[in-house]
Amino acid sequence: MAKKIYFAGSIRGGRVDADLYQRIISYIQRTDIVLTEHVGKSDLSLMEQGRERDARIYDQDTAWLRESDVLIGECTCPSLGVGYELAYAEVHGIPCHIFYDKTKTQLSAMLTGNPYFNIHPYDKEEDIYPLLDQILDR
Ligand code: 6IA
Repeated sequence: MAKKIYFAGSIRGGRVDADLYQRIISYIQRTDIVLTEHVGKSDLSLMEQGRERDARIYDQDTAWLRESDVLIGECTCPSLGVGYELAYAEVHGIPCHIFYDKTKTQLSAMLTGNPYFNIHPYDKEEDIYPLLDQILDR
């Protein structure tokens, strides 16, 4: 059965890796469901649009997190929202896989220091896809 994947990637934290997010999302979608496919879209509005609208985003995203089978996060570009989502997923017992390009960044010790998280530092993008195959039981 197709798994429900919560893909987490930076939005207001910076969109430098948006194209990479889109490629990862498309790869997952070959067999599984990505609840958060908007994270890879290049035309996202980053502007704050008031607390009410952000409250709807928060309610929707946390509902998706609770129903997801796995969280897959690309964490090369630091994002407060992604950090929050990881902690939220941990509290709800959702398995979490964190990818980051180790040639570009060092991950927060609050993630690498927590044995709950499955951490996948990579050198080049091609390394990500075989690991995704394993995570998705392909
Ligand atoms: O702090 P950040 O904005 O970088 O947080 C990014 C994370 O929070 C992502 O993994 C998303 O799941 C979530 N997130 C942040 N902003 C939004 C959002 N904004 N919509 C959905 N999830 C979000 C509005 C864009 C919308 C018009 C498509």
